[in-house]
Amino acid sequence: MPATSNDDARDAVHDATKLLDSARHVVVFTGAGISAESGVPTFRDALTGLWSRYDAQSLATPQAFAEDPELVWGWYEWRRRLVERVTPNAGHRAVAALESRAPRVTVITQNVDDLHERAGSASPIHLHGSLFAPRCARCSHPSGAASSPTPVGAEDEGSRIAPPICPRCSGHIRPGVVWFGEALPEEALESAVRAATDCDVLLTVGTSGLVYPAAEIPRLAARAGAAVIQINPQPTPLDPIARVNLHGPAAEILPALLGPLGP
Ligand code: BJW
Repeated sequence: MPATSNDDARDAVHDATKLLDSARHVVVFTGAGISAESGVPTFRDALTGLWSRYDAQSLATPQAFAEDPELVWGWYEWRRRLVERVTPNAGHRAVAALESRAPRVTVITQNVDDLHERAGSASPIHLHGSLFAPRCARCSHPSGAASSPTPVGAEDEGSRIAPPICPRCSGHIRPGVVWFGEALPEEALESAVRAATDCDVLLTVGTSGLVYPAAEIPRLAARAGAAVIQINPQPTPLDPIARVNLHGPAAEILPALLGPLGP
């Protein structure tokens, strides 16, 4: 009898479970897709709000901030407040629970939200910074601006909001994220590379695998001999290096995959 797609999906989950069960060090590498079911739009799929009016890639640059700081700061303030309102989903929780079941787990995320931490992951590596760590664009002095109240009438994602001014040097405060053309935080990148070259399984979840050098992390792991398992509803450029491809939403697949693991 020919295998059905249900059989194929069951086999894929079985293969992935076996790989995870025998792993000494699991790296979980996440992108925007893991937070999608919490209500945080992904970077490239989102077609609503400011995302539909502006190309997100062109707002996430130092040039955009220099040209229109109020638009860019307003967009990030809107996103920070959105993240504060949402909660981690079953996918984030399954990843956090894995830490008490597998011998060693490293979570590497490209996301600038804090949903892994809020789900209980101990110390996720943030490759692209955080919405909650603003700093001066001129002197890098950290700012407490992340707790500023919403200016009246500035609740929607297209609101222009003047960035706060640095008390040290009077420069503009900017979001503490990594924009295109900027270097990733050195320590985070080094730790991620170390983990990728040491793990036996790398689970990549909800990333388009298009943005470098982060997209090199699963490739590095595969080259070092790790089995790559991918969770994504869509095909990505990482498909060819994945030993197992699980097609579907992270908040469904992660609990099904990680729930039955371990002691
Ligand atoms: C679901 C789902 C569900 C949906 N469940 N899944 C080599 C080749 C070509 C170009 C370059 C290269 N090396 C460097 C570059 C340039 C550039 C780059 O990569 N460009 C590419 C676009 C081509 N890289 C850089 O500029 C980097 N810097 C750099 O290289 O510096 C060099 C340097 C060295 C020394 C000194 C100075 C400079 C920096 C990259 C920074 C990226 N920053 C951003 C913005 C962060 C702030 C913000 O959020 O606003 O990071 S861009 C954006 O993309 C964000 C994300 O973290 C990142 C990755 O996106 P992600 O997470 O994959 O999201 P999406 O939306 O793309 O995909 C979502 C996926 O989820 C999809 O696949 C869906 O199917 C899936 N999904 N629902 C599971 N329910």
